[in-house]
Amino acid sequence: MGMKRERVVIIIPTYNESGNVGRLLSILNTAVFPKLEKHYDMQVLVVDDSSPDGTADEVKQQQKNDSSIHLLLNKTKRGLGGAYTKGMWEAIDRLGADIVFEFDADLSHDPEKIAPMLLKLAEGNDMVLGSRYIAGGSIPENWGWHRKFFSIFGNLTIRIILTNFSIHDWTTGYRAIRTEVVRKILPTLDQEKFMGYTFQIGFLHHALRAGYKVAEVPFHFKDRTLGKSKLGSEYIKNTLRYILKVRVKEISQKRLFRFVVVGGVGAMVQLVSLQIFRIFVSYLWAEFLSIEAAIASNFVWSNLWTFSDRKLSGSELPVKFIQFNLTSAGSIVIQLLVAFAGERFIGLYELFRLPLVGISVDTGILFAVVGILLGMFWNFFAYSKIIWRIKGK
Ligand SMILES: Nc1nc2c(ncn2[C@@H]2O[C@H](COP(=O)(O)OP(=O)(O)O)[C@@H](O)[C@H]2O)c(=O)[nH]1
Ligand SMILES: [Mg+2]
Repeated sequence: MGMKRERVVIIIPTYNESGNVGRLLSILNTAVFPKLEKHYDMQVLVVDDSSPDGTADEVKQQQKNDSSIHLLLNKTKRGLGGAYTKGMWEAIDRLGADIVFEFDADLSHDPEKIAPMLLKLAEGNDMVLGSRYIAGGSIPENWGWHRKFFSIFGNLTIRIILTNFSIHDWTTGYRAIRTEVVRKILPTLDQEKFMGYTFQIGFLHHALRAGYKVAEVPFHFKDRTLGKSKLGSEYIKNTLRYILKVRVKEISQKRLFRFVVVGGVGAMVQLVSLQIFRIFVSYLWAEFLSIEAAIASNFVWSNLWTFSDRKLSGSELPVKFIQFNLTSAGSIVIQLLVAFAGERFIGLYELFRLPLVGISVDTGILFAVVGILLGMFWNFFAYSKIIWRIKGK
């Protein structure tokens, strides 16, 4: 077959990794790359932030007998996210990479997994994670309990908050990524501040949301024997803040969520304005006006927020507002019908008494709740299919 070999760039960020990086580079070049060279053009890019321990000199030493080793030297330390961002663009723009790897310098990542990860990409995945939390993977036995706890509990928390259980290792720093994913995702990360693990989590989360296929390959994470871990405890706070922010944003963008919030605001408007109107007019008039105030509030906020993507034009507003009143009346009719049918066919009787406060809960409350839910169901249907229906449908 005359197929072009794909170019693979293993990106290795380093900060004070002398003693590690030299050994790693010779392992890659003597034991790992030769087996892959038939199908892939294997290159290495070390991104060093001018480590004071002379890491870069060790890399330069290796470069003398190997042209596939590249070095990107940053003048200042910018953290893991900064190093990967610069390294990925360098790999794409200057080295013409088709695939990039994220790979630690400290020999924690088993280089024998590069081959099975490439295979997963060849099978049609866009991104492959080296995973410690699937069968065949592990974290080091000798990690302290707190490090184990934060890694395991952290990953579980991320999976729960982001409600994505298809990924088992969100924080892994061992990854194979097709560069089209990098081109698409990296620019979207620029606006946010990404440090340490948030870069990893943010990148993965954006990639999944963009619909890319992500697979996992298990590996045994080995504890570093030389040097110190650079990712301190600040990451826990940053990570939690990031995933909560992202999740709140996602939920608040859901139409159903907005609908419920707008309805809640409407109910408050009704109760408060009822008390105000009662000062000036009779109770029944006040009741009528407060219902109308709630309807107006629902109409305005639905138009500005819940259905902001289908906003009504100024000339449509009067007719639509009358329609809106009619559909709202529909919801009141539904509630009355449920109450009427409930009393008629089931009857009014106490179900239980709330402890402590001693309030009696009867079937009447049940009918009201059912009525409200059915009314909301009707309203949501009417809003999306009538008032703010997609034009041309
Ligand atoms: N260029 C660069 N590399 C970094 C920085 N912080 C960490 N690294 C490298 O990123 C990799 C992972 O960091 P490490 O401290 O081992 O994280 P841990 O494995 O989670 O403890 C290692 O190769 C580090 O040398 C940084 O600020 N700049
Ligand atoms: Mg490490």
